[in-house]
Amino acid sequence: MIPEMTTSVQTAPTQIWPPEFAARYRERGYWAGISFGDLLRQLAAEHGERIAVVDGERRWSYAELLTRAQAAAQGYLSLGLAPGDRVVVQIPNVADFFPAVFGLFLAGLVPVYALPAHRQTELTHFVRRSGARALVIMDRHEGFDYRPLAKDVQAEVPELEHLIVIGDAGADVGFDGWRRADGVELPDVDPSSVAFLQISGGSTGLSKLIPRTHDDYIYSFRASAEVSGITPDTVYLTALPVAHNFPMSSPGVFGVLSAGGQVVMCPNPRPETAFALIEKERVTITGVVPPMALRWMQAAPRTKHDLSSLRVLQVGGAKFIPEAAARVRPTLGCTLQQVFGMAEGLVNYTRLDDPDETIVNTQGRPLSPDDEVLVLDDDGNPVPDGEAGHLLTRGPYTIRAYHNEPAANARSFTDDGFYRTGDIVKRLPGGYLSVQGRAGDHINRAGEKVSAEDIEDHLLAHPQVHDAAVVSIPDPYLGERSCAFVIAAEGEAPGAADLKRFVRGRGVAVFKVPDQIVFVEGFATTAVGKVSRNVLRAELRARFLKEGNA
Ligand code: AMP
Ligand code: DBH
Repeated sequence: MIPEMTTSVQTAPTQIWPPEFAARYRERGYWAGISFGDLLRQLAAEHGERIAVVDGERRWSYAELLTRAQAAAQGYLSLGLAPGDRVVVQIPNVADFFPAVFGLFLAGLVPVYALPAHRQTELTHFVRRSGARALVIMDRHEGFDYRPLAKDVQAEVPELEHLIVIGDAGADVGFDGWRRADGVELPDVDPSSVAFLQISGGSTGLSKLIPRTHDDYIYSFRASAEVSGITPDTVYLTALPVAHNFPMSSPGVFGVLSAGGQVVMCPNPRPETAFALIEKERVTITGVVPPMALRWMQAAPRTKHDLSSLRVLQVGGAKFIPEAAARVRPTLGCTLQQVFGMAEGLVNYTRLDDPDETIVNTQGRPLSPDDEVLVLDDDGNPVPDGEAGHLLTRGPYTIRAYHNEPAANARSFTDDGFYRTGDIVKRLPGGYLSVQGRAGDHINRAGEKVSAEDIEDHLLAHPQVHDAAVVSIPDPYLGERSCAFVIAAEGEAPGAADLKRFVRGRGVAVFKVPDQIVFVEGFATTAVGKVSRNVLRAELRARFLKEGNA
């Protein structure tokens, strides 16, 4: 298993549905034929001086957002970036995220969304795979300085021409200088073109890039806004990292802005931070992952903050167990909305007026009447409702292909265009889904997806590691945690702490460092290389749980 060896791939991303599907999605009004730039212009015209984004003391109106985004668009183009070029953005939960990305949209540039937790390995991969020419970062946030990281990425990929920095830019390009429009003409942007590249959680190896079009994505968050009851009176707290697909689009910040609501940036997900903002801004809805919901429910009874404005708590990204789900209304005094989605497209919601029974026990039903869902057995035959099977889907906002991934595309999509989600679900009456688990090998660590293979590759790079297999282990708080079974090479064995430090030192997101390391003499199956790693991982997981280590 050799880590990423590809050189820059310079082809522009595309996303194409067969013409008969595209025609149907347009006819039914899903694809409205407007671009992100058009949408922001419309919103500024309609909502003008109403507040769009709040970040600490900063309160920007819709009109101000447009002005700032237009200035940014011209700033990008004046650097020599051209429509269609890709630009990686790694921006935490700050208001500047919006002018930064809407500026890219207005300029016809294509953002590639990195998360604040990503480090050199991931960023380098995104830059190379997308052929990005620029990287937009925040100078520092929550105690981390992103500038040296960006420099290291640039040193590794010289094709990355520009570093654009929000805040103190030093010798690099300063984003804050772009406040005023300066007459550079902005291009017409085709709504059926790719608007941005979202990243997959990465079930095998490194994250794949997901090309989403203006048409499909705008449909998904506008329809989501309807399902979540978003109105101009909505105040949404962005408690998860804004670049993640859930807080971005389900309905997330874009869905809330598209309905004229207000978005409040929350710098970190700690209960004390979030609760203070809920009280101060009279927040009505927010979205969290299950471990955050648990922490918030634990903290709520003792808080001095008034949470009475909160109407809806959305929980998604990983399975929320029914026992916890049942406690949301009694502890937080609001309606729970379960959200089961994926950056590739399909999103399922419990409806706000569903009976408690459905809200507590299911992960919702598809957003669109034209979401097609199949639940199949291992041989590809449909299973009866109520039985577990593989979830496949296609529809008006689910991709047909990843960017530049011929092998993954062959695996992940059927000949007739269904996406194999890798999730095991049961379909219940009314089309509601109950998520049972994953078919493949990734660890869903508090909603952060970690590929077993990716961590194994990092462990194998250690000279004293002979072989390694990484599995998910149930965890009462995280849902799942990662456990690496390691066979040490002959000679002096490394310690668990050494190995963790080693993986972290390879410049990966902290959530990828194994939570637990267990040294073993060997794997039960001898010819490891010849056996499917899935089988090996399943054996190790079973052995670990049987020995009562969990
Ligand atoms: P990603 O590839 O990072 O977009 O992650 C999408 C995956 O997260 C889905 O395919 C599921 O495995 C998982 N997921 C998202 N929401 C839920 C949920 N509410 N319950 C269980 N799993 C979820
Ligand atoms: O986990 C996810 O990727 C996710 C969860 C809820 C998602 O992409 C979404 C909603 O849109």
